Amino acid sequence: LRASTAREADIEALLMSRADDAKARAKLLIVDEDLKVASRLEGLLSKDNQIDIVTQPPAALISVVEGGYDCVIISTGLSGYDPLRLCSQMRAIERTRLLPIILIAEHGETGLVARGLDLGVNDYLMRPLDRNELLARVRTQVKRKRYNDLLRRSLSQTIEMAVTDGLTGLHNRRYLDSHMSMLFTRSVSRERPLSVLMTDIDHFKRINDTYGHDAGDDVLRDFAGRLHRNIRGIDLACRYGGEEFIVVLPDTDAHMAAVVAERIRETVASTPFLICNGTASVDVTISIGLASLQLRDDSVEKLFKRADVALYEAKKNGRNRVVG
Ligand code: GH3
Ligand code: MG
Ligand code: MG
Ligand code: MG
Repeated sequence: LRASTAREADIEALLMSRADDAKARAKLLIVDEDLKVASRLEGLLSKDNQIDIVTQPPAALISVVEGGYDCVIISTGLSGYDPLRLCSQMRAIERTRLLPIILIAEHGETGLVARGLDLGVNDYLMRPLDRNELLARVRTQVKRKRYNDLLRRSLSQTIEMAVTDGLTGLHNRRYLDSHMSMLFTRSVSRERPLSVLMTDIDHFKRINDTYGHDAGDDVLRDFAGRLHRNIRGIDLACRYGGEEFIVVLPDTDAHMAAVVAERIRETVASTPFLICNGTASVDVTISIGLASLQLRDDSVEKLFKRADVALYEAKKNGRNRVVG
């Protein structure tokens, strides 16, 4: 636990410094009905930032969503339009949910500011504006946004790596194990079919022994690609172990699954695999054990067990075939 906390601190420090030396000018949007007032604000900010102005508050939402801004600065003095409406709209839309908002209020508008903060406004200033304070508050929000963006990107990369097989790019066993019970339960409760293909490369050891381990890796990568190209987006392909792959086919009965399995088998058997940087090629075949959800199945394990038995049959009966 201590090691992982230390690692998090490292990542945080790295992100902080990267967010900090993001020297790129910040892109700001000023929302103010009065072009003269907006231009004066622009004058205060334009040295460090790239600035757009919108004077039609209803149109601002579109600019905000499309514009790729680092911070939005909204004036409260909008006649006939509640500036906080734009704030709550921005908070309701996924793409602008975390975009910093700074409210520029008139002197004494404390009630409005308080409501704004409730709605998710990040910071505010009251007129008359102090240039240094304005710049500092904008800079703080931009820095915070960049830091959050980096953190989120690095987090999703970490998660992605944890559920991806490094060699083939397919999902790994951990991902399958964590998703399979959900897919299983959903199919059972909706009374929808579900099929699994347990796939194993035939005599894979010979490929390694004859051409070397790197050639074996080439075959695994190529096979993963062929597998991926022959299934739908909602199907789940995963490298389960060394040269064993599992494909989960939601909403697919045994008949359809057999068609898919046969197509995959054929795709492998019909075209030799290039190895050693394309200087050689090798014939590869696979065996597939197929199992489909049955009424009496009460666990994922039973379903997998049947696929495993079918795969064993396919091997025993001569390989390069689908059984199930
Ligand atoms: P069968 O037709 O019965 O499946 O025979 P096989 O040779 O494919 O089966 P076996 O399970 O005996 O051999 C699998 C081999 O896969 C053994 C192992 O060294 C190799 N292997 C496992 N993971 C990797 C990998 O990541 N890269 C390479 N190149 N080989 C691997
Ligand atoms: Mg084996
Ligand atoms: Mg094998
Ligand atoms: Mg095997």
